[in-house]
Amino acid sequence: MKTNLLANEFAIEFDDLDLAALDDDALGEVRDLWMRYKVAVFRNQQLTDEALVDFTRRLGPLHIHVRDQYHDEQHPEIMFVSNLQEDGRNLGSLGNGDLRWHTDQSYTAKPVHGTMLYGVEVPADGGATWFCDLAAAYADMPADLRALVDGETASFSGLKPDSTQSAPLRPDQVAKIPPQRHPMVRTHPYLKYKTLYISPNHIMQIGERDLTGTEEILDRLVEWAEQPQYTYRHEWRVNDLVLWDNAAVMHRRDGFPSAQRRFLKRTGFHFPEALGTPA
Ligand SMILES: O=C(O)CCC(=O)C(=O)O
Ligand SMILES: [Fe+2]
Repeated sequence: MKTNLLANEFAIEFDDLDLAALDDDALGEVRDLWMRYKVAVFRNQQLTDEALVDFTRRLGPLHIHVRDQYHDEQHPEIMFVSNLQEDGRNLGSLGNGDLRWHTDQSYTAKPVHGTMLYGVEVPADGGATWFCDLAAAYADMPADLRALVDGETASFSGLKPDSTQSAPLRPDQVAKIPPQRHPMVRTHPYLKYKTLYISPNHIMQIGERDLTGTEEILDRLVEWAEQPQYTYRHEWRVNDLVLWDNAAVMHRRDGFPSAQRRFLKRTGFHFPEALGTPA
């Protein structure tokens, strides 16, 4: 297996794998390396929708995203992330704007463990996805910042206003995602290290603070965590598949020109039921 580390001890690239043809041993090796380095970049994938869903399912119970208007019709486990339009309607979620730091589905009781994005069409300019190693940022965190998050909880909402052009959720979708509280420092369920758990695009309340007080703390945490030594910026190539661990990583996206095409297929998977939710 040919691999390269992309950012110190964070993010690993696989050059010569076909994810549709991994035997169980190779899958185990890939999974271990992914969890250790938290973000895995697989180049040159030629995956049918079935192969994408099958690979995702081998890693954990499949996630179905609440924004069902962006599901692939044949495969509801695949959601489109795209600025493309078809017959006047958005084909995918998240438009072409900047997207703030977040961890996926942190606004649900059982957030996804892994998310995958598969690059079908990518723009020439912008549209990079940034990843931040929250475990490394937490390990080095100064005491005054740690004091703000140790033993603290936050309320996460899928309805926090953001800068993307996704359609508002329908009332039946809103009903599926009441706000959730999670600890801001958790133990990784498999590797047992402690890590910060934040999602600035979703956190509405830290402790009992109001939104202003909450945003002040989020700004301080982000300023610390987004230092270059904790981040990796992924510039997309066609046929990249990127997989990240939402238990240890937050991510964000740079905007890109609306006239350029970007089309990604997205899947996600949960922790096995027996593990419960990280705490
Ligand atoms: O468009 C991107 O690069 C990131 C989208 C994203 O945050 C997601 O699909 O979870
Ligand atoms: Fe995301």
